[in-house]
Order: sequence, then C-alpha cells, then structure tokens
Amino acid sequence: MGLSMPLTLKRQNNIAIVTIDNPPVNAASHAVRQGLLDVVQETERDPTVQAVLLTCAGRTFVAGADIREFGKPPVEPHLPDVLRLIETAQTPWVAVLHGSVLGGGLELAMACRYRVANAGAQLGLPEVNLGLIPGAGGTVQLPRLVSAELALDMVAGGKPISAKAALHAGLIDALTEGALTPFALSFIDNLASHPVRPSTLDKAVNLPVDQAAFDEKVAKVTARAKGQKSPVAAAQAISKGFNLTVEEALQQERETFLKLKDDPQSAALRHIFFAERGTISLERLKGQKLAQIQTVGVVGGGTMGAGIAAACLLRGVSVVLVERDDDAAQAGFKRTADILAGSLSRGLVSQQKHDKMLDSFTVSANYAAFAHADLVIEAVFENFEVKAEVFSKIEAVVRPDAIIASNTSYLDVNALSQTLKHSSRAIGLHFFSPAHIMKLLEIVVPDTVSDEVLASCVAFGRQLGKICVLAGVCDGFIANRIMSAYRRECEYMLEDGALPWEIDEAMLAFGMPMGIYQMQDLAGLDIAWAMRKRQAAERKSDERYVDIADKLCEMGRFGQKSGRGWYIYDGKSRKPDPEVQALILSESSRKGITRISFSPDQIMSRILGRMQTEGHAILNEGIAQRAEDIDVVMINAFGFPRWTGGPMFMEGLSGA
Ligand code: 3H9
Repeated sequence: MGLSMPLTLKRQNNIAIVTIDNPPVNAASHAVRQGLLDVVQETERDPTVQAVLLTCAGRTFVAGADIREFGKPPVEPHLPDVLRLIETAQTPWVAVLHGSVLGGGLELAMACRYRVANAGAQLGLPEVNLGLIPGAGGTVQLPRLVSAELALDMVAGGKPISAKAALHAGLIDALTEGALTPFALSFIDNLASHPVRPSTLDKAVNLPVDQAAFDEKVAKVTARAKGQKSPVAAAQAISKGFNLTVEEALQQERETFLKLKDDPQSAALRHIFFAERGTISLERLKGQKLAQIQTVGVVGGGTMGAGIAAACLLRGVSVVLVERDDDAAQAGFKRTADILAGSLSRGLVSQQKHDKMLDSFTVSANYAAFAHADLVIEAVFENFEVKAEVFSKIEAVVRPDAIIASNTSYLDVNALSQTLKHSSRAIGLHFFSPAHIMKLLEIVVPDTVSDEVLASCVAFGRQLGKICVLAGVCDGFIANRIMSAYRRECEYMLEDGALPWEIDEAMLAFGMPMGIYQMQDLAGLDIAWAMRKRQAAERKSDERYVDIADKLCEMGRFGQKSGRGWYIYDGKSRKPDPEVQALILSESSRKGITRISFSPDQIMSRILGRMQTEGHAILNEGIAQRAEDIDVVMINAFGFPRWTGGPMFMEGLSGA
C-alpha cells in the first residue's frame, strides 16, 4: 500500500490491521506520523473497511513523541493534525494497547474511538517530566474520558496508571489477561451491533466534583513545583480548559506546548533523560561474559545493609545477610522485613511476592553462609581496617569466582582491593540511603578489577533498577567528593558573612529539597566530626579550615537528635539559633574577616561555581567518564533540581 517503513497494513476480512514497528519504543517519529496519515487516507477511501485496528510490534505501544526530534525544526505532518484525522474518521479506529502508552502514544489512543489493553499496560501523560505539557490534545481529551481530578493528577503529576485503573476510570473500554489481538478482534465483532460512539472530543468535559477542592489541588501542584514551570502550566491547561470550547482549548494547549518546548527547562530535562540512559558506554565492557547474580551476600544489617538486602529481594535476587552475632542478625532481619512489609502495605508488591521474598532471605552470624553467594557486598562501619578485615573473612569462604564489593562512600577501594588474594574480583558498589529507594549506584572501579567483574556489576545494578555511574577511586568518588567541596564553600561563606539559614533558604529557593545545614542536622553532626578528627593529621597547615562545626559538636550540638545543631529544635520545628549566630560572628572576628552580606543569588553562584570547579577536576582526573554523569549523580544523589539539567549542564548554558 506504499506505506512509510515503520508501518504495515494488512486486512483480515473487513478489518484493517495497522502495526507500528519503530523500535525501541515505537515513538511517533516523522515516519510514523506520515505512515498513520497514509493509512487514515487509505482506509477512509475504502468503503469495505469497517474498522481499523491499531497495534504496535515489540515491547510497547507508542511511548510518546520522538524526543530526539524536539531539538530540531518540526516536520509535517504534525502529530495533532494526524490525530484529528483519526479522531474524525468515518471508519472507527480501535487502539490495542500494551507496554507503555505514554504522551503522544496515549493521545493517539484517545484519538481512536475505542481502546482495549492487556493487563500489563501503563497509561500516562508524562510530558511534565520533560518540561512540557501534552501537545497533541491530551489536556483536552483526558478530562472528557476520566474525572477532572484524575486528569489533573495524571497531567500535572506525570505518573502513569495501570490498565486496571484505566478501565475503572473510563480511559479504556476493555482489558484482557490473555492474547491481545484476538481479544481486540472479538471486541470489534461485538461492536458491529452497536452504533459507533462519538469521538473523545465530541464528549462533554467532566467538571470537578468539588470546585474548591479542585482549586486546592491546583494550588498544591504550584507549591510542589518549586521552580519547575511544566506542572504549573499543566494544571492551568486542565483548569482553564473547563471554560473553553474544544477548539480554544486545543489552541491554548498547543501554544503552551510550543512555548515550553523552547524553554531551557525542557532542554535541561531532555538532557538528563538521555544522560541517565547513556551513563555506561565503555568499550572494555562490550562482549564480556556476565556472571549470573542470583544470590547476594550482605555483611551488616544496619540501615544501609538492610536497604541493600531489600533492594535485591525486591528485584528477585536471594539474599544472605551476615552480622557479628545472632542478636544483630535478627535485628538485621527485622529491619529488612520491615522494608518489605512497607512495600506490601503500599501495594507495591503482592502478598505472594512478599512471602517469596521472605523465603529467599536468610540471616546468619557465620560467614560460612556466603559459600554459595555470587556476590558479597560489605556494608559495615566506614573504617578501612574494619572493612579490610571483613573483606578477608569474605574471601576465605566464598567461591573462587564470587565478586566481593565494598559499599564504602569515601575509602580507597584500590587499597581495599589489595587486601584480597585475588584483587581482580574486588569492586566498589556505592549505594545511597535508603538503598531500596535511591536510584543511583556509583560503581567504583579499582585499577585491578577484571572487565568481567565490572561488566557483571553494571548488569547487576541494572537488574536492581539502578542508574549506574562509573566512578574512579578518590576520596568520596563523584557524589561525596563534590558534596565535600561545596560544603567547604558554604563553610567559607559562613565565615565571610552568611548565616546557615540564609544558605539553606537560598538552596531551597533554587529547588534543592533541603538546605545543607538542615541536611547535616538531620544526618547528625558527630560522624563527620569523628572523620575530621581522623583526617586532622593530614591537613595542610596553609589550608583554610573552618572549625565552626567542630565547635558545635564540642558544645554537644549534634543536630536534630540532640535538639540542637546548626538550628534549635522544638519537636520537629526548626528555628535559627542566636547562639549559633553569635559563634559564627565571633569566629569571623577571631580570624579578622570583615563580614559581607550575601544575596540568595550570590550564595547559589558560589555553591554552583564550586560544584562545577570540582566537576572539572573530577573529569580531568578521569574519576567521572562524562560531564553528563556528574549531572546524573548530583540529581539522583542529592536532589539537585532536575529541571536545571545539573551543574555541568548549567555551566554550558551560561557559557561560564
Ligand atoms: C510527547 O509525547 C509529547 C506529545 O504530547 C506531543 C507531541 C506533539 N523518544 O528508558 P529506556 C529511547 S513527549 C525517543 O531505557 P525502559 C531511550 O532513549 C514524550 N527515544 O527503556 C532508549 O534509547 P537507547 C512522552 C525514546 O524500558 C530506549 O528508547 N513520553 C523515547 O526502561 C529505551 O528506553 C515519554 O516521556 C522517546 N519518547 O523504559 C516517555 N522513549 O537504547 C519517555 C524512550 O538508545 N520514555 N526512548 O538508550 C520512557 O519513559 C521510557 O523510555 C519507557 C521505556 C517507559 C518508554
């Protein structure tokens, strides 16, 4: 039929079956749009076609517009125009949904008269995550199929819903656990006796059940967005749309979409979308034989060990956790089991899966329990001698091919590897706490690690659903090294004239989830104090050193847990403390520093400048592979605002 390549059209009696085959995710690229246009023209011309069944090959339905085209000039036919033709076609289209039905993909499905799905399908409008709102009618279609409240949640929140929830909400018409295409064909058979229903845009819009409650939801979206524009624009598109005609609402949506597409926030979010998917492209890893990691040993059942154990169990990996004695082992068991119970109570796993996870989890006070482990990760106290001893105990009991990993966040993984008889099996796997939630995994690469071990650990990290970033060996690797550098810069600013709460407020206004001093108070000041005391002997005499944090600890101010730290606490409420202010002022004067005031912009520019300088040092030393990896780390380790693209991307934008 002369169709563009990614589409095929075949006939089954009087049904036209269109299949989009555009790997990896059937994105609505130019060729797909052109193909759809050709099909709709062809099938409208043919009076023998009674219905068009729209399916996708591969693992998913259309997962959205082709994001790679967004940076380029738009090429006709545009998606909204193609969808309007499908929507208004005389021959009804039936969308057959599986996998990720997202963005332009869901808009395409909603432009069809009917939608059937299999149980695994996920449906959503995630455009806000790319700094956009839907641009092919989504904000106008969705509230005509589902409630106004759900439409707001889906468009402004960007999270997909399950096929079951979509059926319940009225977004799809039928659901099957079985084979999809035969189900869709019999669905069409049943339609034959009914008049064709009106198109989505011909339906009346669903107004909010309670306008005041709806307005409150919109206000919450705005508050939660901090500086990000797209969720606010998405909420406005939905709420303003109630008072517009379909044509006006489509026009409003399109204008907002095009404006946001050219906004730096969208460019930044697209940058990070691809950066997260491109973190590891090392030649040395290609074609390596991968170890099958089915059983993981964990040493230590504290917060980190339990989190790592849960992260493995949640992804179907068996775990053996070893602690120093039976009581500690039982405590580790409970900590891990509590995390799994939390996943069950939040509906993230079924009872069956929960029970299976518990069956695959054992604890012991004896290292011999690691005899069958494919990989053992130590998560014990952050001290070189302690970790080295644990490493040799592991090596004494594991199989010769087992991998041995340290979860250290600062220590020298090269030196740690050398404590083993076979250093090629040693690696750093730096999880972030809580390890079952945080997406980032720094894979720390010692000089002697084998390619096979490294490749197997990357595959393992991905198996756990982590974003893996390779890091070279240095104090703090990527994340903590940059954190230490900007923490030092903040301390200089304290002496130079800023106050902790001014720095925190500037960081919050910038979009960080927490200020650096709020974070320190939450984590406790004593651990870093102990580390500074250990490092004191190596500190250069001419290095600028700020000892305000040490003095706070000497005063017994260890943070939130002791009721006082950088702030003073009354229960959970936190207030600036005049005593801390007095200490800071007296330290400036003791050092002969004339204090100057800092605006929030000046504070952030010093913090960002420090992050970028350290980022360049890390790149030059080969600690990070790519500037993008540093952005990925800062966003996923510390909640650096995604819509900025990360500190290295920002530097490129400013040309600094
Ligand atoms: C939109 O639709 C706007 C419309 O309203 C209006 C238009 C006018 N385009 O994530 P994965 C690539 S905005 C191009 O690793 P998974 C990805 O880069 C869009 N490429 O797989 C990767 O490539 P590579 C709204 C895309 O199974 C490969 O596919 N839609 C796109 O973990 C595999 O991706 C979205 O925002 C794309 N749209 O997850 C959905 N999507 O192999 C964005 C993926 O070379 N996509 N690629 O590294 C996703 O959320 C996930 O990719 C998905 C699959 C859940 C689909």
